[in-house]
Amino acid sequence: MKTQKAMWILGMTVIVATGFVLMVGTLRSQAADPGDKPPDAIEVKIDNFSFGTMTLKVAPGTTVTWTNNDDVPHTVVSEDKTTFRSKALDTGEKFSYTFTKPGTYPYFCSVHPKMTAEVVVQ
Ligand SMILES: [Cu+2]
Repeated sequence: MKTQKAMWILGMTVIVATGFVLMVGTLRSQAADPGDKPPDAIEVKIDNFSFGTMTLKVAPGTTVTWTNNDDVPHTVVSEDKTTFRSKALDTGEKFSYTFTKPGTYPYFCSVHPKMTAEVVVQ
């Protein structure tokens, strides 16, 4: 019975192909899904004379990028004025700092010292 054999081969091919597609799909979704791992780059927007996130919690190794969306200059300066200190950021300008050590990092805008926020690295 040639037809039966052909059907059997076709059937096996479909099963093997389906298995392969499922396997590739699983690998793909694993690669695309970061799980519980936090992203290693985070943005904070400066709007309306305030920092977008008052208390930002990040994992060690995270790079935080501040973007000034106001039409007046702002700065991003750590409370101790040495850990990080941006120049005056004009509209649309960015400043980045990578937090490597766990701790609490309060910061402010040196142009408007009432603008404060903090980054908690843990
Ligand atoms: Cu400011």
